[in-house]
Amino acid sequence: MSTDIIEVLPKIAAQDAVAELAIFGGTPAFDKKLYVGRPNIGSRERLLERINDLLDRRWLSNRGPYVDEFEQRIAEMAGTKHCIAMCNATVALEITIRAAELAGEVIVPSFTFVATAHALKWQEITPVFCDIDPATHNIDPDRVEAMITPRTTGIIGVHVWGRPCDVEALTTIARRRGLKLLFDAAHAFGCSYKGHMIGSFGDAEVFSFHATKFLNAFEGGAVTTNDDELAARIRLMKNFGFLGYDNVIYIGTNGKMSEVSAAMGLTGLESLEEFIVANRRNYEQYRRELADIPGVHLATYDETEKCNYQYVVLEIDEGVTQVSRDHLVEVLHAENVLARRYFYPGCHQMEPYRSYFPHAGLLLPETERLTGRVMSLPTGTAVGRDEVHRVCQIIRLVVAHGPDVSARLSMAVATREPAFEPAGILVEE
Ligand code: T4K
Repeated sequence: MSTDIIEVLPKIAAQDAVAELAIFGGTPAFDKKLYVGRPNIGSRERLLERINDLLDRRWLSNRGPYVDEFEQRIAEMAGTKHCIAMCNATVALEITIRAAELAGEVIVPSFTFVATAHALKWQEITPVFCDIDPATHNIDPDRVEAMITPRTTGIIGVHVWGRPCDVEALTTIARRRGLKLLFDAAHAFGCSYKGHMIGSFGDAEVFSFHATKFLNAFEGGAVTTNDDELAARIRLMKNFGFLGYDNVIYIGTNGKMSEVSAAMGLTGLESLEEFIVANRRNYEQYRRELADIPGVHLATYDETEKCNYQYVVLEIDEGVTQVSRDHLVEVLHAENVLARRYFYPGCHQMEPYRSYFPHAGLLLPETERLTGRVMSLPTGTAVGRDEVHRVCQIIRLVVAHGPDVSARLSMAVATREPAFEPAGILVEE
């Protein structure tokens, strides 16, 4: 065999492999869709037992025994005096913001799920978007101070991916400037900061127990705090403001967690170790298998802290991979790997914020950069070794042939060939 042929053969093989990607007409790597955010489910038997119990008791909502028990367990784990369980984290944030008497302007990151900003705007408070530290993806305390105006009443930090904010620096700023400090801890149940569990920082913290979260209650949320007065106000406000029968003392809403949600939450708590083991195994496998792919960077966790490893997050450096994050996500979707662009495009690029602050991006260079390169991969108890391996192989193949894949995809768009379904990024079913 001549040297020429030896050199050419692997190229032909590689081109074949690219041509066989599902986006170019090949068979998808997975028969069934592989999701980000597949719920972690604990023991069905224990859940069904609890559901039978609550049906027998005919106590379905309004602070039944399962909600009480769930609150106690969460408070114990967070190391706080109080936990108030809620129907979801968005309503929990709204109520906490109101109970803490935030008003005017509140400083938040734009790199978060839009619920953080909406919880403010829903009550006519202006979210002032602050840039992030690119190393942690969390609000950058060094930039917070510059965003404070006479109308600022608080700061909401978000522990993105369960990686804690710089709590110390934010606490110092909040104290010095007389601001309330809340944390959106939607991702951070089971995580710690400097050896203390998340939940106990700032004036209050808010967890999410949505189906996609590390611990789920179907839908659910909770506020944890050590502030007795704040806890009392939140507890009243989540129950229409009732102080006993017939006596309403605040404007309130319905933020109650149902018994069936608490039953799910309690059942999940019994399997937390199993969830962490699965998440950590997947995270470590992704880390190993993606480590040598140039331009693909995995967000890492601080092994000296407690982590839930719930998110496997990549940053794609297009200058190196020569294939964009969006093209990579399109390829993965075609293979039935429904990677997500969390958090794209950043709250400041979503309505109504985009219209209110059309130039916000000028103050958010790191957020803009990150939203263009970040993506989340499937993990959790529903995802196993073989699946992680195949996802990594697809990424490896795409990056190894970045320019070729990009050119083919760009051509498909330019010539309107139906090589892939662009809407596939957004529409999953
Ligand atoms: N703050 C932060 C920082 C947050 O990330 C969130 C929520 C909140 C506050 C508010 O918390 P909650 O009010 O929700 O308690 C999803 C979740 O709905 C949302 O809870 C989560 N963050 C956000 C990051 O992701 P979407 O609109 O992307 O959800 P969706 O329906 O596309 O589902 C995500 C993935 O999970 C899909 O790939 C499908 C899969 N999935 C989903 C559900 C519900 C399943 O496999 N099974 C399921 O039952 O927002």
